[in-house]
Amino acid sequence: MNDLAGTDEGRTGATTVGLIMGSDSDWPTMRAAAAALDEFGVSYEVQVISAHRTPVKMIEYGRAAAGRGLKVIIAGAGGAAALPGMVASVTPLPVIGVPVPLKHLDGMDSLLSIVQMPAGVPVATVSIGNARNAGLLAVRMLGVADPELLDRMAAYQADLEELVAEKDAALRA
Ligand code: RP5
Repeated sequence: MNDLAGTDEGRTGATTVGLIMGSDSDWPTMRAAAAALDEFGVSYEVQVISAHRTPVKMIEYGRAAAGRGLKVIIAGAGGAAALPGMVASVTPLPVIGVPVPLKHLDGMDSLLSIVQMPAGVPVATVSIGNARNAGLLAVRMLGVADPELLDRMAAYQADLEELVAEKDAALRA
């Protein structure tokens, strides 16, 4: 197993994000979501749950998630990436899908598997391999009901703006 992150260290409050993935082999990609949540002090849990290898566990996890107090689920998977969509079908919570690139097809298979959901069952799909954006989107979603978190997101965006201004100035120095 890869070293999946713990969930408690350095974070406070109830666990609000479920960070799940189809295999421990997805973790090198998915850890960027965990890092983003860490940056904003958002508490999360990490689990390997496979749509195809552990379907019962997946359904049970999805059905129980809202009742356990989770607010957002981030689900990463590669190849025939059914996990985000299947979890979205059994929970009323927002689900963010991360297409994990595997060695064949450059992640296009994962992207299309996750993004092409039927009407009625939405998954907010980020770009291939972009688990950081999944973490940041979860922070924004939680920020809707947490003004302090929203302020931190606004500060992060101001930092981004400043960084671009610095790079722009450096180009012309
Ligand atoms: C998917 O199959 C997983 O999300 C992973 O991206 C892919 C390969 O899994 P492993 O064979 O590496 O466990 O379900």
